[in-house]
Amino acid sequence: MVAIDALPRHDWTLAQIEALFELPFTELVFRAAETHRVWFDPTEVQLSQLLSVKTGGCAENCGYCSQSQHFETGVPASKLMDATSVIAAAMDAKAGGAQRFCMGAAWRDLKDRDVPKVAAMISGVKALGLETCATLGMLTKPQAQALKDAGLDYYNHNLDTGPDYYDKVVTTRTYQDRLDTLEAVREVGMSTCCGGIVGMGETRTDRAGLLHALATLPAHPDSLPINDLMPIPGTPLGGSQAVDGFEFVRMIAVARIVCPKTVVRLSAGREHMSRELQALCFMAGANSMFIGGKLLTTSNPDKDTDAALMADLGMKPMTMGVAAPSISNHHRRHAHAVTGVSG
Ligand code: SAM
Ligand code: DTB
Ligand code: SF4
Repeated sequence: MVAIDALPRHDWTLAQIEALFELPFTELVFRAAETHRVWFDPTEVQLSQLLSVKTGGCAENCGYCSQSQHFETGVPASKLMDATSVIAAAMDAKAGGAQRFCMGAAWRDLKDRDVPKVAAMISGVKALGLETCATLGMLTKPQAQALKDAGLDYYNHNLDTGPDYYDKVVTTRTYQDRLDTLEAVREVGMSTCCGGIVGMGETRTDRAGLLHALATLPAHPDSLPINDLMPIPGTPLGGSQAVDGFEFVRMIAVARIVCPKTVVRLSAGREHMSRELQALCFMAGANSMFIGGKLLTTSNPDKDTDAALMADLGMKPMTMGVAAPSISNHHRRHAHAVTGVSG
């Protein structure tokens, strides 16, 4: 039996999620850590690596992004990489310990003419024995099917913030556009990676709104990235005030509680976080991160720094092939022991 509190639910109200944010910090983190242990081994962390396969020149006006053609950020537009170079980068990522390779393109939407090129990258990366992920903007259902057929395991498409704050961040698309692509991805049976960004001037209610949107989807995301804004000079959000570390941890903890079986990714922004703050995030239920010295256009902690962090925390790469986490007897017993509640 699984502790009732740790069962996935799709009927969260915004008020309930806001109430989680208001809990005393240590109480919130404890509850999140309990939930984490029901579904996962808390010493394991899933390791992904990013590559920007098509950089800059994007038609969208996302206020946080270095790659929008609407802002002067000094990131030049480049063409789609060829599959051979992408596969070579994936081999390096695998050698560096990555378990999943995520290919990102600065596109508003995928064009049919690019599908064969992207499919060649995906099948080549998959053949290396890596999990595959792509983030290419909006997709139609037939495109989602073509990517899945090529071997794509995950599609990343973030809702980014709460629905009420969305048009303060981007106006060239709607929240519903994002939801439609997520639906197409789900309908073809692909795993979803969907989360957002903290630090764009949003309120706690907006953060709760994002998690409410995610937790009330027909299926919770399989992977839920929480990015701490990497402020990009030249973008409308380039001068945003950094979010307090405890507030960031609260976001991770509430994500863990409302999407208990989801892999929660401590995503962009680790470079600016202390080791202790990152450890608190893992304590609060984060169990994935990007490795390699670079995200898409910004930097990430280098290999040695992360290897030392993992060693010092006694953490190890997540056991592969656990797309839908199963509960071990150890974890069941633990859930009983700590909560005394079963369902
Ligand atoms: N163009 C595609 C799209 O927007 O879906 C894929 C690439 S886009 C860069 C992927 C995600 O990266 C965004 O949804 C956003 O959550 C995150 N991101 C982009 N710029 C960021 C920044 N400066 N800081 C933190 N996260 C960022
Ligand atoms: C996600 O949520 N974060 C990643 C991945 N999905 C594609 C991207 C982070 C980008 C950070 C800014 C940059 O490097 O350009
Ligand atoms: Fe384009 Fe994606 Fe950047 Fe928005 S976040 S400007 S869609 S690359």
